[in-house]
Amino acid sequence: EHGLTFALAGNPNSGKTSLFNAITGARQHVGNFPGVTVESKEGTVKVEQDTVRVVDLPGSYSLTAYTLEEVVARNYLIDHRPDVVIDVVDASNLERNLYLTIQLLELGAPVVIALNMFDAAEKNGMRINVEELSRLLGVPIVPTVARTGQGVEDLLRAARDRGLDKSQWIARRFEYGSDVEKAIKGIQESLGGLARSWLPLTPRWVAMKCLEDDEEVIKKLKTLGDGVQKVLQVTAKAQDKIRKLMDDEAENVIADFRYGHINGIFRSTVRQRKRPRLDMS
Ligand code: GDP
Ligand code: K
Ligand code: MG
Repeated sequence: EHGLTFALAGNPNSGKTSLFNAITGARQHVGNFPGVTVESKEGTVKVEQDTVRVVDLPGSYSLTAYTLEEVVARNYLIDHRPDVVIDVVDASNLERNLYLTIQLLELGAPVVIALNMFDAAEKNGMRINVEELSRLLGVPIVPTVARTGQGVEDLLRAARDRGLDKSQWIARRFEYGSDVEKAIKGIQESLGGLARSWLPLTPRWVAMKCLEDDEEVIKKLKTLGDGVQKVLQVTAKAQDKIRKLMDDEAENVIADFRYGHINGIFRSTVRQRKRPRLDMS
């Protein structure tokens, strides 16, 4: 008995609730996340000898602070650090769904991907090289069809194994080009000792959130007292510089780089048959 917790994260309509139901069956209860009217669902499942707690997070496209759902999902991950984050990805909308995946990896979450709607992707003529996708993202991937339960046993075993290797949360690093990297580095340096208040989040993550003008992070930063003014000044300057150099807001530039990384991964792992197969029934 290891007391593992899995959290399900994913875009709205990726099949998260279907997967949660397929995993937990009747062993679930519904409540709210503390202090907000966002529904939370929890359940348990037995994976061989382990009873695992499973938490269904609100659906979100991103881990920014734009919507309540995103904030709730992100705060849950940061505050509770579940042993495994099962990232429910809609395979038939792979490129868009990977935007959240990249952010989970940058946060440092131990991710296992449920490549859900695998049936729909195949029907649409998509051929996904799952092994290569797994290698490029550096995470285990299990194709699933939540509606029928296909792949769910394999997914649970993969998640259990990932949870048991007790790897700490380790932030993955994606590159954002020399101008943005310089900006991140500057903000990171200005954080100095303040960065300790954010553990296990990395100074790089906090610096990127400052650069992206993340309301929640800036709000928290302002409670930390000494040295914060300096960070805010360095951030504002860095944002100005990027606006001048790249003719866009830093958060957009960062988003574009993320889409670039994803597009590279997508193009080297997905083949699309020209015409979808027609059902002859
Ligand atoms: P959520 O918004 O992420 O919680 O998604 P839901 O679980 O509500 O699923 C959205 C829709 O997709 C529902 O109509 C499900 O029946 C359907 N669905 C879920 N998983 C699959 C799957 O693997 N394949 C197919 N074809 N449909 C699925
Ligand atoms: K839905
Ligand atoms: Mg749902």
